[in-house]
Amino acid sequence: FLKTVSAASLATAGGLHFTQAQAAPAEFVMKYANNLAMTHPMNIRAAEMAKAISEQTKGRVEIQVYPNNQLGGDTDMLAQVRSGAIDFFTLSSLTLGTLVPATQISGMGFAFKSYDQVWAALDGDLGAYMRQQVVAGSTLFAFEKIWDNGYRQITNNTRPIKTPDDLKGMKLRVPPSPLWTSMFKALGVSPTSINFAEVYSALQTSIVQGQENPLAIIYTSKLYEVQKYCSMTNHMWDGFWFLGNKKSFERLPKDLQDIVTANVNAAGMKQRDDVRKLNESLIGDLKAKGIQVNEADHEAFHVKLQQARFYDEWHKKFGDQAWNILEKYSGKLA
Ligand code: X2X
Repeated sequence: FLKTVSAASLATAGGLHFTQAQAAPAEFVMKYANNLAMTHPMNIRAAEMAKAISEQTKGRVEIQVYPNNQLGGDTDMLAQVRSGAIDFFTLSSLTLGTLVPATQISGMGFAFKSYDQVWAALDGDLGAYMRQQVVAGSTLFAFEKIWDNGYRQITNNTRPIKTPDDLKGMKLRVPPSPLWTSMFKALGVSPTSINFAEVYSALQTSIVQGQENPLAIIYTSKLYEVQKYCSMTNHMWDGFWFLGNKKSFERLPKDLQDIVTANVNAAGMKQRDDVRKLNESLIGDLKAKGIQVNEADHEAFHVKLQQARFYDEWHKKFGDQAWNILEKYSGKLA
């Protein structure tokens, strides 16, 4: 029995009693699935968003939120949203790269120096380019405002990571994505691709020694329980495209589509704010949970990627057009 956080399912969660006071079933019931904990801002804002959509459509559209990999890991959920078995799904632009390779470009190592650069790029030409690639290359579309995941940090249970040398021989998990694997190979490790759904147990059973994620995820998914060190590498920024299945969205009349679109984008803007603040404030909380936090030499990592010709390789793969759009925001990377 799957628990969702939609208002309607809460109303029926206590049993099968239907009373006159209960609202009629919605005309359009839509499923939104994701890989994060209920307590992550993504799910808090999604629950609010579902409520607002129900109210503004006068109960005609019900969005059911399935958090925490309840419907499967990312690879599985991606297959489900492609087929229309689920209607909406938030996925890292790098993992989306397993389907539409061009969307990996925003996860380029050390590309964005600040959130000002991130949002200028993603709300500007780079985001538009990526969304266009999604529409052209799949059964999916992406809503305009990408949701935040954040700058990623490395955790492990062996030693603090200060320079790329400290990574030597370490077994690290990365999400499924050619760019992620390539980047950590360039940094000197042989990474293992594992869906987020299996990361906690992979760390617990020492299938891998470490992983990398923003602090908000390390905290809300309790990875501190199975990790000793957290190294502030800021090695890439990551965001979640709010994806929809084109056909299933087109079943909605235009006025309802507009209400859903406005609310998804508005929730995304609030989620961005929450996530940035959380990622900035969590170091103390993680230390209190017993994890040792250290700073890392960002420049040493960037130089290591340059020396491994990582940027040259991906410039070639993405092509001049996409690369020039990226560097318009990030400055020269190689
Ligand atoms: O899989 C991860 O590490 C996560 C949760 O950050 C993503 O969705 C990319």
